[in-house]
Amino acid sequence: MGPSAYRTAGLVEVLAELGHEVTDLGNVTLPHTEAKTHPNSAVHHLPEIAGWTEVLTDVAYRQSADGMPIFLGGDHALSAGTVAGVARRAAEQSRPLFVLWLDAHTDFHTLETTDSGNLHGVPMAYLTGRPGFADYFPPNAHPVDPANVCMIGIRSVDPAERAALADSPITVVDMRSIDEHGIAAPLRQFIERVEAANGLLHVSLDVDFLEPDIAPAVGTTVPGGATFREAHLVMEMLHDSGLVSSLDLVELNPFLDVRGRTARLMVDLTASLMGRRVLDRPTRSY
Ligand code: 6HN
Ligand code: MN
Ligand code: MN
Ligand code: MN
Repeated sequence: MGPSAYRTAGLVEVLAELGHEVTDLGNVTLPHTEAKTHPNSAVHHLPEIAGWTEVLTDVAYRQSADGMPIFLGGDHALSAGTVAGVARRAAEQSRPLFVLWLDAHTDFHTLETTDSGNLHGVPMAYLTGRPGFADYFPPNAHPVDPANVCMIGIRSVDPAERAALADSPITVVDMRSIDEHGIAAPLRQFIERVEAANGLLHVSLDVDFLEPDIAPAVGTTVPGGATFREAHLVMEMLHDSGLVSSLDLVELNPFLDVRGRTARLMVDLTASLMGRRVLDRPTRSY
């Protein structure tokens, strides 16, 4: 229901008003699944998620040929496919892919370590080539260099994820760090790295990045998230960078929404990323 809620909230119209040519390619369907089970009996919906990953990798690869694809979810498992697809595109262009993960969670479980068995908790592990996916997910032909991943908004990390992150070069900007240093400084640093490397930049925006008071429509709310202005600032800075090449909008559950306010906020954040601004002149930076 997520994509429908974004359409109802006017995503296409808002982007068109900003002067973009927008094509709604409709919903992706899942043609086939192969029966699969994992020794970790908590893991569920494995055939479906493996199937979606395969289909979405292909869709994302094709739709990143020109223009900027925006992938509407659906939960964060979707990114296992969309990021793999843009990674294939980046490899073909001999450019490094950078990923900005805006989330309360790191989604860094393997199929072995997940306790919930909810596969929206594993895409980052799959994408960065952590072990144990080969027999269950499509082969990951173009793993993302974990040094090129930046996670911002983090405030819920399971013990196994925490241990794996200790040995990983992923940049993790948790809420504590944002409280101390602000959200602009780490983002600016990451953007500068993408620019210096002539990289492609994929942004994955999980609804639970946001403070639940302003974005209740997600099943995994965690208090203490990004404020309205922090989130818009991230999007505005990303727009000014001119570097974003693809975007996921994930984890929206319209059944949990309050009069569509979360869907509308996600649309407005996308508008900020796509050029909506307060004034038609550069913001002065000090
Ligand atoms: N997300 N770490 C928890 C789990 O069940 O593995 C939460 C995952 C949340 C997933 O943010 O898309
Ligand atoms: Mn989910
Ligand atoms: Mn997530
Ligand atoms: Mn999350």
